[in-house]
Amino acid sequence: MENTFSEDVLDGLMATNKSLKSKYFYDDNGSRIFQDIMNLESYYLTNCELEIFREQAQDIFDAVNFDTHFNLIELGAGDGLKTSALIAYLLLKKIDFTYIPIDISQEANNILKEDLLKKFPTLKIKAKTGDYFEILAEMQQENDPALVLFIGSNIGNYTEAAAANLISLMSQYLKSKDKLLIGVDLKKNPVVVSKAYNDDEGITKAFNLNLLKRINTELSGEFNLANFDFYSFYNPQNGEVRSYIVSLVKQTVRIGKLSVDIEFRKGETIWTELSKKYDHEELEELIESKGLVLINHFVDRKNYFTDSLFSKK
Ligand code: AVJ
Repeated sequence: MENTFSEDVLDGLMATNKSLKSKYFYDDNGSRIFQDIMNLESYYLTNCELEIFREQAQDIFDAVNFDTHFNLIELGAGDGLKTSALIAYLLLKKIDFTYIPIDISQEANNILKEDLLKKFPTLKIKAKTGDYFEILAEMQQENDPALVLFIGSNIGNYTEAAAANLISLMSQYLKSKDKLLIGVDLKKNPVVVSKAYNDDEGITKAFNLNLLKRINTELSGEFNLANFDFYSFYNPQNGEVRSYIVSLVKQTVRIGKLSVDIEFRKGETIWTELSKKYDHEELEELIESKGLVLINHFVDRKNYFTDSLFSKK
């Protein structure tokens, strides 16, 4: 069984090197802030991937090479903005498919379905709420092939071992004809990467501090957000952006529902997120070691981002 929010918060804040998991960013408020991040000029990831989907939908679909009805399965669909560009192309070409977005949030799924049906009244959509792999296991029973989307550089949040484990699981759940399209942010000028995670408007800071807000509302925490700042840095040698919440003062913070007092030194950090950048070779190595083979990398004009297509061996 997966840990609960309280278990993870307790473990993370009692540790010598404090941390909180980035998967907890996305409550309703956090999801809204993430939408704002995606609209930032400096957060290039969204526009790059959108450009790939808008301009190369035909090339992607040709490479996928399905000639019967298929399922377009998306792991963690969010607002479906980028996928919409692919869906628009498929519908225009009268290609027969069913869109199956998978999300852990029922609410996110309902909104997505409503939005997409407004935009594309003829779209066949079966939104599924739950665990990615439970649903992929279900989908293994289907005869029709699947194109599985894991986009948005979500893979970047996983440590090397966790990413390997995730890809290995995906690979196990793919049927022989299925394909995987994975969207990954590439290594590039460190100045560009660094700015994407350090915006002047303080939106990324608010996104991070929302974790403390969440602890306040859900676990009766007593964090005073004014006593915390945000810091992130990019290490171009390993491709890792690491993000932190910083305690500006020596302080003790009560978390009522966990019955603990958490002590912070002045300048002490809470690690909140890993956003790893890859190069093509590294990505191929990670994925091809798990029984998948590369068909093609689809990159944007600036070569900042790749949507890479793999098939089963
Ligand atoms: C949604 C995980 C891809 O790591 O770039 C944006 C989240 N964090 N700004 C990323 C995020 C800070 C994002 N992912």
